[in-house]
This record gives sequence, structure tokens and C-alpha cells, in this order.
Amino acid sequence: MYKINAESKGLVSHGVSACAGCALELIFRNVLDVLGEDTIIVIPPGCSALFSGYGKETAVKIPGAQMTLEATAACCTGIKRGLLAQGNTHTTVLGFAGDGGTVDIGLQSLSGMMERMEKVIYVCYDNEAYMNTGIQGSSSTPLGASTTTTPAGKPTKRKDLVGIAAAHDIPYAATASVAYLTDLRKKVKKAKETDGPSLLHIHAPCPTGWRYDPAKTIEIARAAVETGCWILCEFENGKWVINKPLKELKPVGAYLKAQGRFNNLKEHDIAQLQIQVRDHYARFIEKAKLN
Ligand SMILES: Cc1ncc(C[n+]2csc(CCOP(=O)(O)OP(=O)(O)O)c2C)c(N)n1
Ligand code: SF4
Ligand SMILES: [Mg+2]
Repeated sequence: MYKINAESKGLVSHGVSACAGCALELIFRNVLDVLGEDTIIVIPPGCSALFSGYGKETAVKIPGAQMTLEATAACCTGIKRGLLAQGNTHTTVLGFAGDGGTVDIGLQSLSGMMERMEKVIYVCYDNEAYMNTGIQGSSSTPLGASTTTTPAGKPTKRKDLVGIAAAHDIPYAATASVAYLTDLRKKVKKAKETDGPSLLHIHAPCPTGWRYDPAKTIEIARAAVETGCWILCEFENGKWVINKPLKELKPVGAYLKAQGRFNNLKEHDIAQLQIQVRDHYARFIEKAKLN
């Protein structure tokens, strides 16, 4: 039997094993708080798996399974189909995976789940690297960021996960940020009410891997949005919406310089990144206008 700390409030106990200042913890608590206890969670290896408990202890007060890194979405499908076979249409099935387990290793099973239009909520908390195994670069690591596999800075851009979900024409996909918790919680609620697959891509600043002061997690998350490095958007029933359209983006320099993983960037690299972020944002606005 797993032991849980039943005295703590909410569906996640206190005293979890995440690092100080970890955004994943905030995401985990808020997502479960909105979804409620009639939820089954599937977690692959990664920081969220250790967060949820190890050995004979768990921090999470709902049923769940730890899956392989490849198969979160496939496992969610199996659980959902099993519930439906029992006549249970009310229990929410939630996949909760990191960026590596989503945009790289679990992408095939996620694609299959979306193509089959399974009624599953899939949350990718994105700390922009394989943190749990020693900060290796993933295909969600942004251009220029130093990781243990890209020590001189990642030479390529990141994948666009919400764009990939939209290409499957699922009914609801969105990005979110811990700096905008009301918006995040509203999106989780929408995902719960969606009749079909929904995907939430949530920015998860990680003081350990990004090398910044753990007290600054919300500041860093907000700066990512204000500079256009993380765009808050929704793809709902075929239409794109930018949630906080910005007339002017803040310069990326302060955001990058606050994080040790960008220490290797020279001023001309930052200038190049600035152009790339502005271009990406402008293209996104054009895409939303095409609705
Ligand atoms: C197929 C496979 N490759 C590698 C691993 C080893 N592994 C376990 S956790 C992990 C990191 C996962 O990274 P991410 O999904 O981004 O989650 P994070 O640790 O950043 O929270 C890796 C590579 C594995 N379990 N399975
Ligand atoms: S390594 Fe990063 S994501 Fe993982 S628990 Fe620590 S702060 Fe959170
Ligand atoms: Mg990760």
C-alpha cells in the first residue's frame, strides 16, 4: 500500500521532492485542483514521476500509473477505453508529461491519441530539457540554450507543440504559464469540458536547469511571455487566438541574462535571437488573423 499525507489540503500533499522554486509543482497542484478527484493520472519518467512519489510513498491523492517515456498517451487511451467499457463517462483521464517525454520520445503515441480523437487531457509541462536525467537538450530546448548535450548553446530552434496538435485538428490546444495562473486554470477547465482530445503546453521554468535564483520563477515566467519567448495562445475548434497580444515586445536581453544557461551568448547572438523572436511573434499574429 502507498502511504499518503492525508492531512494536507488539495490533491497533492505538502513536502514533495521537487527543487525549491520548481514551476512544475505549481502546475501540478493547479491542474489537479481544477480537475478534481475524479481523475486518473498517467505520468512517465521525469521530474513529475519523482515528484509524484517513489518507493512506497506518493504525494498524489488520486489513482494513477507511471508509464514508460514513450507511452503516456497510449496508456491514457487504454484507461479511457476501459472506463468507457465499464460505462464510466465521468472520470477524467490526464496524461502529465515533460517536454522530452512529449515532443521527442512520446510524440508518436501522442499523435495516435490525437488522431483517434480520444477524450483525454494531455498536459506537457515544459522545462525545456531532460531535467531529471541531467539537463540534456530536448527538441523543446530553445535556440542558444546551453545544456549538457548542447554545452555551446543549442544550434536549432524548438518544435512547436501546439502547432503539431493543431495539425491533428483536435478540438482544443493551448499554451499556458505559471505567471498567469487564472488563465492557466481557465484553460484546464476548458480542456476538461472538451469533447475529444485536449492538449495544454505549459511553460515550466526550472531554477536548477536554467540556472537562476529559485525565488525568481514567476518573474522569469512572466518575462518569457512579455518578451514573446513564450506565446499564450489557444487553438479552439479550428481557430487561433493570442490571449495577451502585445503591442510591443520587451527586449529579450534581460530575460536571457537572468539565466545561466544563456551565459555563453555574446551580444551579437542576443541580437540574432531578438530578430528570431520578433519574426516568430509576427508570424504568429498573421496566423491568428487568417482564422
Ligand atoms: C526510452 C527512454 N529513454 C530514456 C529514458 C531515461 N529518462 C528517464 S526520465 C528522462 C528525462 C525526461 O525528460 P522530460 O520528459 O523533459 O521530463 P523532465 O525530467 O524534464 O521533467 C529520461 C531521458 C527512459 N526512461 N526511456
Ligand atoms: S530539476 Fe527543475 S523541473 Fe526538475 S524538480 Fe528541479 S526545478 Fe523542478
Ligand atoms: Mg523536461
